[in-house]
Amino acid sequence: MPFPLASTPRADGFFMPPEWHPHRQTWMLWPERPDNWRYGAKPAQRAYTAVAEAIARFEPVTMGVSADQYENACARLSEKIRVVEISSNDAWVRDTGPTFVIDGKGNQRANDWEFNAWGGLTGGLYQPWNRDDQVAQKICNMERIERYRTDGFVLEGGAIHVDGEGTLLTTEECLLNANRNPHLSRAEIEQKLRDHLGIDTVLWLPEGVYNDETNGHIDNIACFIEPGHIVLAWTDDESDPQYQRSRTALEYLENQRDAQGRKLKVTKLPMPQPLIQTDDEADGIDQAAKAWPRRAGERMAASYVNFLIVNGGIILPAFGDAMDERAANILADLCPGREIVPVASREILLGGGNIHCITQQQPLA
Ligand code: KQY
Repeated sequence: MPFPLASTPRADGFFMPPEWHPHRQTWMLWPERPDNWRYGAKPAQRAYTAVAEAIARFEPVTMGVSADQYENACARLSEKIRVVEISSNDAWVRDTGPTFVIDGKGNQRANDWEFNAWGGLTGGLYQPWNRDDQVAQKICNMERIERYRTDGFVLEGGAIHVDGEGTLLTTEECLLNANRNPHLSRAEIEQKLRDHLGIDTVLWLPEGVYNDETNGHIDNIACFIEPGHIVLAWTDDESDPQYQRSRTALEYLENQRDAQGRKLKVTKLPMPQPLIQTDDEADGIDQAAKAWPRRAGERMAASYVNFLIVNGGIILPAFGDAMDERAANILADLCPGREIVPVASREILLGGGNIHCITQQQPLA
């Protein structure tokens, strides 16, 4: 494949479509590192398998797997899932994979963001991360898609959401964090987002979900459900540290307009009760000096907003919590044409993310 393109998507007429744009397929990566996934990643592999099979009811799925895990993944996944060999450091293709862009004329390219494991040597979650940083390139090569590489600009796909009509949603906590792009100002970061995603307006929520180890990714606290309409993770419990985060986000959004000049509609999506990592869960994880420690008693960043929109459906995190059903009903009301498919995702949450974080949609051009 040729070297990365030297221009930008915007200059070439490309933009990031919204998640509800029809998909060609969804990409995933197979979990295996025992210092992030308990008990040799077997429970996580079962959870990833359930997510893959749920998505495969609606659209093709490709699973990237290391050479060591190739046979195991093939044996656990049904024949509907395409399994390809991709080595990586962990299994978060939302952040390490390409962000695809289209031109509306049948062409597709991708952004290959520089990746630093959510903070590099200043709060990053593991090292090394060199294989993760190659995932986007490998996927693009496999698909014969030209890419724009952003050396010198760190970004993860979970840090952005777009509405496809010129507006992008992100958080200050992540994108302005000194462990991502300390050499760039807010205005310079906005320009990068305009150039690479074809958007015009950036909406900056101050913070993400409490205790989110990604430094507050947007994909855990808020997303577009349609142009002009945002779903926001919410709690009514004023004693919960999440309350002020969600309240501040709501007040911010109520005072913004999107790129089309619209006032924004915000739907509150309740959060589950605080979910705490148990002794047994923490005990199953290998201790390693170069990976983020996981401790019993820590609250996890559980949110229903971390769902994936697929062709005709929504794959929704389920936690075995009283709010599971309410969250599913709210989304069913918002999206009458989509089947809501809850998938038990506590094992994914234990690794630090959820269904949106472990998937990457590839749009139809
Ligand atoms: O939220 C995401 N997009 C990824 C979470 C990564 C956690 C790594 N342990």
